[in-house]
Amino acid sequence: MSWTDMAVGGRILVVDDAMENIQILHAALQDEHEVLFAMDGPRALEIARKQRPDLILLDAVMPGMDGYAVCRELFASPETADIPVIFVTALKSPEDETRALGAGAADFISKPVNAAVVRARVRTQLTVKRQRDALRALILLDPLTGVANRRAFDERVEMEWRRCGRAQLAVSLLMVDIDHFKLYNDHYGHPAGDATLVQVARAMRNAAGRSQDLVARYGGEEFAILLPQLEEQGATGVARRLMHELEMLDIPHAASPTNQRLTVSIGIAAMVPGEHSQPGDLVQVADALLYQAKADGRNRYRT
Ligand code: GH3
Ligand code: MG
Ligand code: MG
Ligand code: MG
Repeated sequence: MSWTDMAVGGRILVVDDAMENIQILHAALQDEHEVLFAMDGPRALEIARKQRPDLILLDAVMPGMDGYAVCRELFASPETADIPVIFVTALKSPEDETRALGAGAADFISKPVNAAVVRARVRTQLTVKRQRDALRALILLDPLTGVANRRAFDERVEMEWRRCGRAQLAVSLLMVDIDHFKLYNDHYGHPAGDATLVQVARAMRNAAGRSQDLVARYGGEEFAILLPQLEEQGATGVARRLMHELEMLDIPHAASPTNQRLTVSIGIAAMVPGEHSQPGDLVQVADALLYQAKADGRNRYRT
């Protein structure tokens, strides 16, 4: 697919405290797009996090939390920071426009809106977002499994470390390594090994389902699962769920001395970021515990 003929239709969140304005924008967009709506800031943030719209049309003036505050919150959170925002507002002084763009808005539309103009500007922002998403995927995703690559993991672990440090919340990390995977390749062949890596990655995504969780291919057949704002007990729950998912998948591994089924070993580290610790410490602790799980007989987790 080339960048110029990407489909235009997207999922758009319209935020406005007046139902009449929502109806006007809905009418302008509904033929080409899926339209969601919210009538206040907190609800808009909730929908943005849960439904991941491709674009947000945001009213500046709303009672309680205004559009600028919504914009700041969206950008502060990694789950929503990539969603472009177009301000739609009756305010139209250069100061208002500058303030909106300064808050991170991608564009600015004045009320009363013209339907054709709204459609055109929405289309432009969707195209830009798709181009950026395609680039990000190339840079940050592992092509085989579709999960984050090492580069994305390193970036994210730094960011969550700072974020959880400020809030004095725990960050947990699971290091997951497939048991006897060399024997698996030797027995079933490398292409079968690749297909199994894809299955294991999917099981990990199922096990770590919160939007802030990050599954990454750390290298070869070793994966990392970053769990921000989660204590050791919660992280252990994720490890258990992953082992259960793999049991359900029931992937044969006839050459495995462990139990003739594909299994993993897991090291679990949980730390509250402090002045004298770094993200590297988290990785080191999880790695050491993974090694321990291997030494203790594989197909288990260690904390
Ligand atoms: P252990 O239980 O101690 O982890 O044993 P192991 O055989 O899994 O460990 P080892 O590190 O010796 O071997 C890892 C194997 O993973 C070797 C390599 O061929 C395989 N591997 C790494 N990356 C890939 C990949 O992308 N595709 C396939 N099919 N195999 C891979
Ligand atoms: Mg308003
Ligand atoms: Mg291994
Ligand atoms: Mg390994």
